[in-house]
Amino acid sequence: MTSEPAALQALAPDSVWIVIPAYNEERTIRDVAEAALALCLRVLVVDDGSSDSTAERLDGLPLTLLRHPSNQGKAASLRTGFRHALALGASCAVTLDGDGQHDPRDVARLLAVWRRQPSRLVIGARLHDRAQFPPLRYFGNRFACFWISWAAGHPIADSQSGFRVYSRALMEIAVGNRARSARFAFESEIIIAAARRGHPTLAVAIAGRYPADARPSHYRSVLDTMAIVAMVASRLLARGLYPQGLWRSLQRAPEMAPAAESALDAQR
Ligand SMILES: Nc1nc2c(ncn2[C@@H]2O[C@H](COP(=O)(O)OP(=O)(O)O)[C@@H](O)[C@H]2O)c(=O)[nH]1
Ligand SMILES: [Mg+2]
Repeated sequence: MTSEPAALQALAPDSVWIVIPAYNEERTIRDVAEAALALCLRVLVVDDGSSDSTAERLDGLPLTLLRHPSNQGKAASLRTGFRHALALGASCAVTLDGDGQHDPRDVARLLAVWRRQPSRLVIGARLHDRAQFPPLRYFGNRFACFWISWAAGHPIADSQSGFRVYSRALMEIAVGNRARSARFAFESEIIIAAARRGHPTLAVAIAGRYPADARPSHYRSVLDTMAIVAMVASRLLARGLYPQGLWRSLQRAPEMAPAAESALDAQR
């Protein structure tokens, strides 16, 4: 077995997994997986019933590939990845998208922050830089942030980012019955479920990439946004509209980890 790449060994001597959900990502998945493998020995791709050559594109790479026989959505894929990582004793899982919108080199920055505050759900946040977003996605994300922050009871910098660090406790919440949403609503629901159990979010500023030739998003603007709104509404109703949550979420700006928290920043 090769030794842990030096960069992560310093930051993460124990069992970190990188989990990449992928649905029809034949154009990008190999580059993303190779970049992840350069950082971490334990890389897991969940191919969610892709109808293209996503799985074949990973041939020969020393990673774990799990496959769903049919498309089950991002939520199911994350749960599959977490179950596997938990069973193998993972201390945490870093999730990142398979379409190349997240830069795997930022993994070390997120982990450095998480190591200092391991009870937090660390999120790579992109909303600080409005220019990098297509306008509709930016306002949709801000809209979602307002409601999810209310239900979570603290302000959230980027509720829709899939670039996150999940501790074991958070993975257990994710695979249990505390977060039941399907598809994209799941990552919003897990923020709320985690906050209720003492794991608020902590954001790390990252660059997002929106290349002009990117494939269309799998996010269905109307249906997936409605699913998120319905999930948040049911959470708020169940808590009597949770006015303290609204108050707290409006009191301050979202908490961002200082850039200097990354031990690797100086080397990049
Ligand atoms: N496993 C799985 N992953 C999905 C599915 N839909 C999207 N994804 C993955 O989730 C990530 C984000 O999806 P994307 O369509 O890029 O959404 P956006 O970045 O929010 O526009 C990518 O890595 C996708 O491959 C799905 O049905 N199943
Ligand atoms: Mg994307």
